[in-house]
Amino acid sequence: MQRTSRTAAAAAIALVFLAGCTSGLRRPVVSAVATPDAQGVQRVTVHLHSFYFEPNRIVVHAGKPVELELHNSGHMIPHSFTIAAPGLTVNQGTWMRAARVRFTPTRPDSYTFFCHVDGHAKKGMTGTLVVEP
Ligand SMILES: [Cu+2]
Repeated sequence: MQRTSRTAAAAAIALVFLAGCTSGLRRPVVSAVATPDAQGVQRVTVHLHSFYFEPNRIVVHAGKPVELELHNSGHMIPHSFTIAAPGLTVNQGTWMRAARVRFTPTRPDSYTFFCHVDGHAKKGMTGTLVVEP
């Protein structure tokens, strides 16, 4: 009897967590084109959901600093914004709050960004950074 109610409670908790998580595998492309501010910094705000980025396509120009303001919208779930490509490495984690990361891409190309936490990238937590000349 007690075992059954414990199982039911565990199932209910699992449902609550699952309800807050959305697969990012079939999400539409949401694009953000950075415009440099007065200091020439290309600022973009990125929301890290479970399990997708919004926007999931970021367009910037090479040779100017990019500053991303990362907001973790996942409840109790850590996320990261990671790029691991030759010539461009970015890795910034967030846990329950916002974080800022700054980098300057030098080579025009398309770079995949992803969340390196657990299997989040496989659940669709990926995006594309387009670096234009
Ligand atoms: Cu994640």
